[in-house]
Amino acid sequence: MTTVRIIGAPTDYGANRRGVDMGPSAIRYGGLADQLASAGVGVVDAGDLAVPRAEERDPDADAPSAGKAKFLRETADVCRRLADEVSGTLADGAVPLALGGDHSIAIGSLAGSARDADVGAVWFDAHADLNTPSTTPSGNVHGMPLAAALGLDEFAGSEWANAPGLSPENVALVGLRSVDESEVEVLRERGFAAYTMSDIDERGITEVTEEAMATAGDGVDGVHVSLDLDWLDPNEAPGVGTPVRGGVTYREAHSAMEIVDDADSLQSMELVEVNPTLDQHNETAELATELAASAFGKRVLW
Ligand code: EXY
Ligand code: MN
Ligand code: MN
Ligand code: MN
Repeated sequence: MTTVRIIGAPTDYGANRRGVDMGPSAIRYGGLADQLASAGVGVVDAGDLAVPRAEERDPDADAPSAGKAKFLRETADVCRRLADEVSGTLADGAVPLALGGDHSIAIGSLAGSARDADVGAVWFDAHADLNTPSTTPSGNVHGMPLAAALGLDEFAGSEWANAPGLSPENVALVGLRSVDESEVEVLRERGFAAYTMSDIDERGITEVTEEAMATAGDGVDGVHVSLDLDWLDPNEAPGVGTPVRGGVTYREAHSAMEIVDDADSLQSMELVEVNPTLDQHNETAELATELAASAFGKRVLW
């Protein structure tokens, strides 16, 4: 039986909306363990990483070396520890499920997942998260994790940020609808498999997700799935800091996660950007738990 190990990373260093640090708590309260159990996997909860409060830290402590990136030193500290947890979980034969926190924690999960393995990544997100300290329009590191893991610009050779076994040709982004000019350039130059909402409209979520999982999983040991809840339409998932209209529906999201399970290559996963202070009755957190269950094999009949 597959065992899923839950690792909380309650950060908000990477976002400009406070409250996303309560995500792990809300997701657990939303029934994560029960949902996963109903998917037929074993569940172990490793608790939360200790994360100092942002108010006690200086966002610009690393300037100018951090460029415009805020709280880069703090982000690095959390990501190093998360990477160790993720890599240790895989060494124990379990599947790590990291709970954010803002999306900057993906730097740690990817670094851990790709420490001793060749991995691909599927990024379910409204955003491309391909900014760097020099291109960022906001300074928020949650807009940079994919660039960090791939070692772009200032992240080149960064010991804590780069995911050694992550191959660019095995990266797929699904659900894009808010992409900065600088990110468009990166997507064009590097040729990542990138699916916008228009692609989903035209081809359907099934075909797009199957292709994304196949691309990410081609010739590697496993796939990391990064699920940013702002991937969904804000009507379905209001509790996120950077909502963008025109996202996937409830049913499309489940369908995609079922295809993640069908691909049989899921090595590690994260649920990020749930902000309980912006949510309605914890529904975004509950949705996150349901989607995780679908990704780990829950079906109505089996
Ligand atoms: N692209 C914008 C930025 O870099 O500031 C917005 C990024 C939002 C990132 C969200 C969580 O996925
Ligand atoms: Mn994101
Ligand atoms: Mn996003
Ligand atoms: Mn399965």
